[in-house]
Amino acid sequence: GLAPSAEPALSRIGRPTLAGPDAQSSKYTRGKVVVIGGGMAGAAHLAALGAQRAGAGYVELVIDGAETAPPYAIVRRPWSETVLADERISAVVIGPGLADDAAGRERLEAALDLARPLVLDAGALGLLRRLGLSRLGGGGTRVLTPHRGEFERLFGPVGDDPLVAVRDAAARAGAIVLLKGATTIVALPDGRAAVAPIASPWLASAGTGDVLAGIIGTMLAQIADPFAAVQAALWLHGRAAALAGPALIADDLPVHLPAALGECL
Ligand code: NPW
Ligand code: AMP
Ligand code: MG
Repeated sequence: GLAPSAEPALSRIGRPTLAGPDAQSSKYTRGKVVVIGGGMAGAAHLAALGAQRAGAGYVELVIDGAETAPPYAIVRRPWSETVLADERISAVVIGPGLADDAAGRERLEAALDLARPLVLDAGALGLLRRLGLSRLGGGGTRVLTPHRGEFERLFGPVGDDPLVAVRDAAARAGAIVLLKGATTIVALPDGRAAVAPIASPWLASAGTGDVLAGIIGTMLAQIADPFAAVQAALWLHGRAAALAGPALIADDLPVHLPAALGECL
């Protein structure tokens, strides 16, 4: 007869169904997402725009030099401990443009102490390597979003079966791990995994990963199931890229996200 497979499910990510705001919504119920960066403010800005255009009601951008110039709809602050004191925070994204230094470490440690969904990208992944994977425990949902280089520094070689490598990494980290690339794979500690649809190769462009981190933050803020949230974010990112077309730059993705989102409502 047919033996049940021991392998946990692997799904291909399809278009999600999402709930938009309603008459009872406020900017806070739509999700307050805090993006924590550092001195390379462009990267954190891209993440904040991704979070906004994925539908968050309130996005706060924490960068060095926060006092300079537009965009106006993003609340900008320099780092201080009080940034994370707001009860209304629904998710935090940390790492885009964050330096691997003492200031970065202080921000990451504070974010890891917060019992809220947390996305770790870019600089936060380098810092995490030094803190140790065990530091991820105890809080809320944690989502790691390395590209191959960041993954290998944190977990070792991907080897010839990326799915095995990502599942193993998620189990070791006790976190959701998303390996970005031409084929992006996401895995949970329990072995469930999903593969993104083939994405536009034009995504191979600086800053597109930063936008993805922001979108994931918003989906985690709005969707209770973190696996569903991450998959929705990957679909939106890929769809926005398809809508943006050839020679896209990262700034184009937030512009096309509303149309991508509109296909999911
Ligand atoms: P190598 O060459 O292999 O030794 P990035 P980044 C490796 C911010 N940004 N497969 C490669 O090392 C980000 O948020 C700012 C294998 C590479 O040198 C970060 O905070 C922007 N290896 C910061 O800049 C827009 C790979 O990893 C090393 C690999 C650094 O990000 C752009 C470092 O990693 C950017 O997002 C792969 N696929 N990819 C802004 N507007 O301000 C990379 N490596 O990711 O190359 O360094 O993108 O500069
Ligand atoms: P990052 O390296 O952090 O800037 O993230 C790059 C983003 O672009 C990720 O979402 C990758 O999955 C995506 N990406 C990079 N290269 C390709 C490619 N060749 N085809 C499709 N997507 C890609
Ligand atoms: Mg990146």
